[in-house]
Amino acid sequence: MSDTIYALSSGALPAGVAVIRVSGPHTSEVLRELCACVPSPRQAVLRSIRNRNGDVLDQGLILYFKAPASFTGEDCAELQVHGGRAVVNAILAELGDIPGLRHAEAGEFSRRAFHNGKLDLVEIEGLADLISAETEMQRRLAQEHSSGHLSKIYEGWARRLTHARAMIEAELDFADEDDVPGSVAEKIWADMRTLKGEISEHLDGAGIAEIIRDGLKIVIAGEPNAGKSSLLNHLARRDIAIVTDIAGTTRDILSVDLSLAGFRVQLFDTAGLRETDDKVEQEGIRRAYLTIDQADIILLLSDTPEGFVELGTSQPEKPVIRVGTKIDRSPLLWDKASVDVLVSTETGAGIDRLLDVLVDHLPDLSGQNALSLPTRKRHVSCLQQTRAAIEMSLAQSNRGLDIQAEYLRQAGDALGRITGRVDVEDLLGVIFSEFCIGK
Ligand SMILES: Nc1nc2c(ncn2[C@@H]2O[C@H](COP(=O)(O)OP(=O)(O)O)[C@@H](O)[C@H]2O)c(=O)[nH]1
Ligand SMILES: [Mg+2]
Repeated sequence: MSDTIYALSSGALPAGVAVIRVSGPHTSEVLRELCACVPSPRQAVLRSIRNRNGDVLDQGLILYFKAPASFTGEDCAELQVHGGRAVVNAILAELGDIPGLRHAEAGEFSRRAFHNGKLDLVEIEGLADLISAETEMQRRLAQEHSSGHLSKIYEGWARRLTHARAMIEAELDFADEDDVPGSVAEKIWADMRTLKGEISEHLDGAGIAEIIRDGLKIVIAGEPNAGKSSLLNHLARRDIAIVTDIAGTTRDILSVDLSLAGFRVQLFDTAGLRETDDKVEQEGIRRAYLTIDQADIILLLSDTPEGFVELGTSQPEKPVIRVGTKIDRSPLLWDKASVDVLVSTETGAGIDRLLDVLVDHLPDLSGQNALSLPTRKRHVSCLQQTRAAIEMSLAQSNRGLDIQAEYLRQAGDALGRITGRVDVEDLLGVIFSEFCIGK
């Protein structure tokens, strides 16, 4: 940590402006060397940036942040310069020549922020998600995490666990004395039961968080020539899949990412489901069934009311939306057919209605203005361990208070691992590797 690190923190070049970040003990020397001044902390100044020969490399806004009031908690600087490749390369090369300075590794600025207690792990992960967020819901979820709202909930729970243990210890130590009210423990256990319920409720939200982060998987399935590939192309507004009137055209699984009501949606096109002797097509159909198995929603297409393929009952709970296609051809055909939506990719009829039906299947977040949900398997696993330890503690009342307190300690440890309060070193590599250099 005694190194001073630097990196380009802004995006691809060329750009209007590029931001070069410096963090570490040599920051003020760097500024003196390059800009001949150390500005007052948190005040932007316009300066020429020169190399050691005194040649001007560029002019830009210089910002200085004095430790600990910076993103990393160390002395930091930001050089906001012109975003030309040669400009940025020249400045980075000059920085690299200063003794004690080296280029930052991926995620190193954030890692320092964590080590200096500026951010906890949930906030760091939220920051990584915020940077990669592509849909509105992903942004909202990541914002919630990176801003510390979720951490506050976990800290509140950790405090309750510690409090419970403290009360139990007190009861153990002073059991003989009259002035320790015997009802302390009962209040504590009631609170632990409530806490267990709160954790369970919180865990229920993990499915929604997964949909927000990874997207809702929607598969288009049905008989050959039903118009599946045409629908994918229409929804993607691009010619992604090959469309012909030859049954069995699609063999590989194709997919596009769409944003639907702020959610990420992965739409899959599949081979038409039928009996066939064609080896390649058979493999396509096998893959189609695999994709159907992994989907959250199935769009089952047919261009005739009798043509809907039986999907079997392998996953009875999965929503299947029956879509009648090509209604521009013979609308009367569908008079009494039991379908959810009728569409034509030729005329665009029914597509809005289809999208409405899909939106109805997205998680309803209207009542929730804060998305405090566990987003990662890591969180879910720690929360499950926490809940299990609390459960054990509650169930062991006949084995004595000290055993019960020990389970609560384990619960607190499991919870602490989420934010990084305990034994997290092995996790750090995984988490910080998600970052790009310069963050
Ligand atoms: N008239 C009409 N023809 C369509 C429509 N959608 C698809 N088709 C035609 O139906 C044939 C099969 O379409 P395709 O999308 O390849 O079906 P897939 O085998 O289910 O993927 C092609 O000739 C398409 O042009 C539609 O809405 N109206
Ligand atoms: Mg097709």
